[in-house]
Amino acid sequence: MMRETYEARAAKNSNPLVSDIFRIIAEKKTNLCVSLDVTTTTKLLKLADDLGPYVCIFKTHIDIIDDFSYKSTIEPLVELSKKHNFLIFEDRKFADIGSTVQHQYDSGIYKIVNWAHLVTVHGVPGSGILSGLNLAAEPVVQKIGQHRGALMLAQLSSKGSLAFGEYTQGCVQMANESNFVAGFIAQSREATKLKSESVASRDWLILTPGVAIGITGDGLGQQYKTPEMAMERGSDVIIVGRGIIGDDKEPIKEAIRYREAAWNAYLKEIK
Ligand code: UP6
Repeated sequence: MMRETYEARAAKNSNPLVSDIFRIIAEKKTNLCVSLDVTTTTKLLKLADDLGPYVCIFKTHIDIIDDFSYKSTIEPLVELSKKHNFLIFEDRKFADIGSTVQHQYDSGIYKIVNWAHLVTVHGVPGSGILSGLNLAAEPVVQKIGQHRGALMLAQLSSKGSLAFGEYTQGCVQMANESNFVAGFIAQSREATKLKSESVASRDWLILTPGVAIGITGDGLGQQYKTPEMAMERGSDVIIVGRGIIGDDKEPIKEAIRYREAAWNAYLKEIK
């Protein structure tokens, strides 16, 4: 598959958050997102500092941190994002009605909207979920001058997932009707093209989880493909967790290896 450079896409994209991401990818020459699935603040911050130079985005599951506090977990993470120029993506997988997700996004102990540039969203509840999140984001965008956006879960990497076919198409339709959507979590770009396309499709940002080298699954339904396979299917950014930060891994060495694999796969495909 031939593709345009990240620079060219940054210049043309009408969504400022997507442009920022493409620009960071091009500048740092990395289309790697590391999933920081750890349970302590110390581990989270050490990995963010050590791997910061090699990633464009860090993904978090902030609700698995045992010793979470806004001051000691989030504030240093935000400082590291400035130091290493990466964006933060909280993989919250919102899935409720608009009014509820609005509060889940801006309230509670996490106050996700204050610090996460990207969040994941299920299409199950219908388009109100995007309106609710957008309502929470507007005042923050105005106040701190940073962009916020959603990645819709168009497809999942796990075995037996119900997100395929018409469901995936429904997500893309919902995304088309909302300025809050930056792109998709998907296994292939092809799946995010509308079959009955009446309006020109946007240049969506595609992030692909379920990526690892030398292993096909985790015994709990996860299904892995290699960085090359993800890129060949039109992904923009690979998401890697245990392949890089797993117990038996040397995270810096692995981050360099995955970054190189995904970047070389991109270089092979550019026009
Ligand atoms: N994730 C998937 N598949 C999806 C969506 N999200 O694995 O379809 C997330 C998981 C986890 C990460 O929630 O945080 O990506 C994958 O981690 P791993 O590389 O260690 O399997």
